[in-house]
Amino acid sequence: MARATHSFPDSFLWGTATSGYQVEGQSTNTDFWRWEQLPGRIAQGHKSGRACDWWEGGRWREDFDRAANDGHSAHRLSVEWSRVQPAPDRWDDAALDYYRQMVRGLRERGLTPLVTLHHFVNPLWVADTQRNLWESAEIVLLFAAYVRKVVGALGEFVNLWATINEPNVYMVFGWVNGIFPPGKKSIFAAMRVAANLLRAHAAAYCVIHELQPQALVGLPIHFRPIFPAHPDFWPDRWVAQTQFNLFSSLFPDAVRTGRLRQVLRPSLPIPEAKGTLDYFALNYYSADVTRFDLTNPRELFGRRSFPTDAEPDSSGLYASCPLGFYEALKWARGLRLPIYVTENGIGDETDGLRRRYLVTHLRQLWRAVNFNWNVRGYFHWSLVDNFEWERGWTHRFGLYALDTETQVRTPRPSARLYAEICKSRALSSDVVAQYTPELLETLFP
Ligand code: IFM
Repeated sequence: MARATHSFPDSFLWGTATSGYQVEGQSTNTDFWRWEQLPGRIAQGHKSGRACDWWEGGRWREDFDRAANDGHSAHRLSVEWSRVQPAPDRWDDAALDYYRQMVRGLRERGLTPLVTLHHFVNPLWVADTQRNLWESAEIVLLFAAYVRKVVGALGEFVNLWATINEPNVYMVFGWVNGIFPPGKKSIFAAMRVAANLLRAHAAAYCVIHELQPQALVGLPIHFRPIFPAHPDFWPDRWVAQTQFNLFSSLFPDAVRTGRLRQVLRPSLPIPEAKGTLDYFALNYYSADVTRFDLTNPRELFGRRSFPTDAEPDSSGLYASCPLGFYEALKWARGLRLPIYVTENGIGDETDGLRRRYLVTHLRQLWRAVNFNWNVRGYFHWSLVDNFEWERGWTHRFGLYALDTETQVRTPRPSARLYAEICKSRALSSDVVAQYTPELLETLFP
């Protein structure tokens, strides 16, 4: 077979994504650390512990070396609010300086940093009052002050920012199904939190642009296309649209219109949020099929499952559904903003599924780029296995396997596969033949 190549533009960013809590270790002054200590919260009682030892052991250096050697050109990381502002009246300049070293370290290795300012975790003082401060509008100015500090300190090296990671997941996990702290199950509290997340994002957007007019600011959305199980049956169509509107498109629509959709209430005007996105930050993992089910009010009377042709991971957290990725990109394109894929990946200890996941998803990404859609970068989740929240260490998302005892990293075949793609800025039939020969005919007919 003749060699065929799907090329990407030279300026396209190739990288991986991480978050502070999941890789740094010993994030003791946080609500999630306290949550981890409660029985039954984390699978098998796992603890984040030293995680990937980025903070105390400084192993971000060796991991950035890995990324650079593998030909990556970017990396997404997050700053932990609890380290920068351990108490309401105290800023930790040494912590800020350490983050500055990290982003400088990325630049020195030729990697473009994308920095997230909030990734699911709060300092204890934000979560430790009578009610979590995300339920109160007070959070907006507090978050803006923190953002000002971080952007002031890191701005010399960073101009790609993400304000709040997956506000849709954070709101649902923290306030609807209670999987994350504060562990509440109240749809009305969740709606208050959604409004405050949006206001805080808008305030952060203004602060960043005041300090850095040329910055690009995004709000990463965990985006799940939701298809009706029976497209001819209107209740299935209705429930699919409702779930989509209240999860995947809730925040992007609010930024577009300045109004936040509510459950059982008219939409809430938040005019300051209108237009506060410079790019769409797409986190895509899986798609869903949903059917109307009166017995499931918590999921808005729908019951979701994976599409029948999707390939689930070993525990059913996500499933490989590359066409869903294409649908997500197509939807995002409608926003008429540049797109960065800020997360995409699968937990797979043995790496068989991950290799297929990578090439089939990158093939869909290439289709989008080839149609001249404005997609500017791809950040694979993740570089090294890290602490997967309520799933603890049971879910391994890394291109590199991590031994948490010894901190030894071992490349999975996908690390080499991704390195070849990053270095050549292309997905070629040779690479597919080498790493996923079973897909060669399908991807390069
Ligand atoms: O690990 C998470 C990340 O923190 C947010 N997006 C999804 C990832 C995988 O579940």
